[in-house]
Amino acid sequence: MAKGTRPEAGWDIESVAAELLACEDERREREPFTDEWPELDLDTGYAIQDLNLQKRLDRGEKLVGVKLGLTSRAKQQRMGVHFPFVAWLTDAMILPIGDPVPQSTLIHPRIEPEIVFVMGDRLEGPGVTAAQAMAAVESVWGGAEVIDSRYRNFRFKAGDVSADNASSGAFVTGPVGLPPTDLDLALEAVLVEVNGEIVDSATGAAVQGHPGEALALAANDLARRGHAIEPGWIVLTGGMTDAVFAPPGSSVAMHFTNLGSVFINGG
Ligand code: OOG
Ligand code: MG
Repeated sequence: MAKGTRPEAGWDIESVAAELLACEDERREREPFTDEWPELDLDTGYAIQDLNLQKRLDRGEKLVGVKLGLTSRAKQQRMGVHFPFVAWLTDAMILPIGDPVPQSTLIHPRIEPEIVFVMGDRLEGPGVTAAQAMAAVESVWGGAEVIDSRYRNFRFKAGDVSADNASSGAFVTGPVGLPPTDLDLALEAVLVEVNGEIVDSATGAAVQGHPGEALALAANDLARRGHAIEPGWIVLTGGMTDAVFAPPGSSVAMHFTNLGSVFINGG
């Protein structure tokens, strides 16, 4: 066993949860727990995620929705985890439009473009289809997520990253919200611009074929965990492209076809 903080006692759900929140609060990165605890799988990771959601709520944060992770091939390939998963969003993660990357609270932030839903109706799995999921959406937005893994160099396995609330950091919702029937989300494109240069692009089809598929997946996955997607919730459907680094002094923009542009500077 590698030298860890608790080599004799080993890790369990409580101690991993506490260590991850401490890393977040202290801006401290660490090696993935699966190095020492290979049995830490996706569902154990979810139990840790849920424990830390409760701690976030106990300290006054409000649950505002969910995020999907690794819904596109670009993200899955980069991160070496080949299936999507779900994590929690609280109001503490909301980054007002125009604000810089919160460098003082994050470890090694990276930014990725996402299609964002605001829910009109409750959506409860199992068995939710993409069409049913889209019918429950009130509005569609362009957005950007500022991810920040607590693991050194974003090195993790599925259990590590689900435990780490899917590298949640902050997220911005763009300037334009449209009814979902106003646009074809599979064809909605985004250009990723860093310091004035276009470095990547994708369309909504990169996200599970259609972001509505990702929403259905979230509802069905949450049903396994005893939750539904609630009216008013925000749903981040997952990075359409690989994330870009956002160090101090950088400027990042995500330009969507119909959903406007989101600008974030590195602070
Ligand atoms: C995991 C979080 C993934 C997304 O949109 O795919 C995520 C990571 O890349 O560190 O937020
Ligand atoms: Mg994301």
